[in-house]
Amino acid sequence: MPVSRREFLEKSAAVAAAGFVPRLPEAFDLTSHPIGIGSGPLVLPSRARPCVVSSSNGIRGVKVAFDRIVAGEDPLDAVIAGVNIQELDPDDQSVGLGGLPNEEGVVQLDASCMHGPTRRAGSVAAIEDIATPSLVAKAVMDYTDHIMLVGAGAKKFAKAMGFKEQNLLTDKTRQDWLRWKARLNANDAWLDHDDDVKIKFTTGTINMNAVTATGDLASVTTTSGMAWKVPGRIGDSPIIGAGQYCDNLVGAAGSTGRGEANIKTCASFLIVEFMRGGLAPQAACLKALERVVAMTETRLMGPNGRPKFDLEFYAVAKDGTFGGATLYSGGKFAVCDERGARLEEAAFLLRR
Ligand code: SD4
Repeated sequence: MPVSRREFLEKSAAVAAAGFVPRLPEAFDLTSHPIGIGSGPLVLPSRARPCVVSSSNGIRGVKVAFDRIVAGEDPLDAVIAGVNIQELDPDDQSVGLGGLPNEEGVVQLDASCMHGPTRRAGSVAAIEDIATPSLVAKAVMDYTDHIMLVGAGAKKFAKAMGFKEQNLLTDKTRQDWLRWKARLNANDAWLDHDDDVKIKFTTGTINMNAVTATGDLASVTTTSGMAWKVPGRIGDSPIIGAGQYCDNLVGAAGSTGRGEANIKTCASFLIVEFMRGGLAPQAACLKALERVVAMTETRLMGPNGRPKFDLEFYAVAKDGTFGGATLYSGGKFAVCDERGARLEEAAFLLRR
């Protein structure tokens, strides 16, 4: 284990007392550095409109996170508290406890987070038996010199950090998995159920991004990934720059939907770069969706030349402006600002 925060602070104090003042990165005047690829105006407000934006299943969480940032809490702690609600909700079948399992009936979770003010990131992938991977991702960020832990190593780390191991497969998700398995192949030894219960997906992975009144940003994404995936499959959610990304000078963005399409475009990073170049959050999300379509392989294109999957992006800029966009029309996203928590229509690239 690396030094604890206390040990680190004690050491720093001793070094400072000896006459050497460490030049922490925080001491740099970043505003005087050339940044970004864009030529558009980058405004660095000293005050922003506090705002939290998330996928639509975060409608409860955005309020929790917003209340916390307004009370002065750290933006990453706030958004993680927001997504914890879905992670611990057994009825949300796409995240944490109760998330749909892989093809072998094992729940494997992915999550990542970024803390804008300190420019740090953490991530876990294919972690089993821990209901709150977002918090494990933050622990990787806080307590190790690494950014990403996967599989058995991630779980071992979580247990060492005091996270409780639990069975994440609920009775409902176990039965859904059995139904899926039984219908896979008519000639196998599993009999089909005569009930034709549709396996209902809830609203998906949860991504949440926040900006505080002082313009500090944070982002987190957490998921059980694609249902029935090949064991060990890792989606976009734990990939920094794909599932979420945050740059304290510009904004934060994240994604839900088909992870494989997102990974290839590093879309969360791309959205932040588009915002750095001067685009508003919604326009940046739409432009990233155009890139996704341009990068789609033929086998995933329908006969009409339109992708056979959906993908959703959410973004907030440092000044508190926000936006969301989906590949196909009809999507919504959650937001909470001084006007309260609500669902808003997402912009879209293609009419359904
Ligand atoms: C993944 N992006 O693992 C996730 C899945 C998702 O709504 O968002 N589902 O690819």
